[in-house]
Amino acid sequence: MDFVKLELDGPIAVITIDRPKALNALNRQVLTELSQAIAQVAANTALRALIVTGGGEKAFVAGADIAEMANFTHAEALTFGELGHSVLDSLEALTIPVIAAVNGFALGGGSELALACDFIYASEKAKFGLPEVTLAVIPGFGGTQRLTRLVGRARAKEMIFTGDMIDAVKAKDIGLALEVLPAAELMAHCKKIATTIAKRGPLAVAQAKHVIDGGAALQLKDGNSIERDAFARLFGTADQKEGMTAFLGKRAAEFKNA
Ligand code: DAK
Repeated sequence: MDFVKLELDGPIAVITIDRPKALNALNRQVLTELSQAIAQVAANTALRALIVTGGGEKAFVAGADIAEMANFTHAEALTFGELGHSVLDSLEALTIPVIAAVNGFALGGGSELALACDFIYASEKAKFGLPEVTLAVIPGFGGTQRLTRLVGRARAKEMIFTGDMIDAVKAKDIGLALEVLPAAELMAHCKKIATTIAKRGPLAVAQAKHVIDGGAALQLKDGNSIERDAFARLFGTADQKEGMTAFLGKRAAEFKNA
């Protein structure tokens, strides 16, 4: 892979979009490589969390590749949109938690990539924006939907209608980023959170993610119903017995993902 790096650090995987000369812009090759990296993560049952970040000093991802899109026909725009959606859907569908480490510009497709992660930590240098209207298009990789669900309609409309960037502090203020870290501490913070998650019961974490995401589109009673089923199912796992036995025996649990 030329532009996407996948590194493993014990149970934690790190995907880096690494095309710094174009501020990590997403062209078809980058999206295809990202899709391959996500498939490798999905197939590796030893992994417990994934961190997504950008290569170089300036950008997380500065958007879809404007040079590649400039002369798209309607049909090519549709195909490109389908590619972007399918890659971000596959990222969102990973059973392990996915953390976005936003280390610089996260614009257009870059914000959309971060939004497909479970949550976002931002460096002080991060800038978020959906500037598509400045190019006379709209977000095409799920930004109108995922941003709206996360920060609410009015905030999403303000960002998408103006196309203006917001800094990391404002992103935290509106609930887009969870925390703002000094640039040098961003990855360490993300790894610390990923390491904490990696110690927990992996089937339980996966079920929690499944139920939170699955319930978001449901009525409260239906969401509670899938939670109840998932809760009960976990009592059929060896890890649940281990977790509760270890607690009662005053020792650390050793989970087996089973
Ligand atoms: N695409 C291609 N190249 C990009 C790029 C991008 N999004 N962003 C930056 N670059 C390139 C620049 O062209 C420049 O290349 P060279 O001139 O050196 O060859 C290099 O990266 C460094 O950028 P700058 O020289 O501009 O660096 P500055 O520090 O001066 O400025 C910046 C940084 C982030 C403010 C600026 O680069 C910028 O405004 N970039 C564009 C940001 C942007 O508008 N992003 C949103 C892209 S639109 C759809 C599907 C998807 C989408 C829409 C529709 N359909 C299916 C219909 C999604 C759209 C987007 O994401």
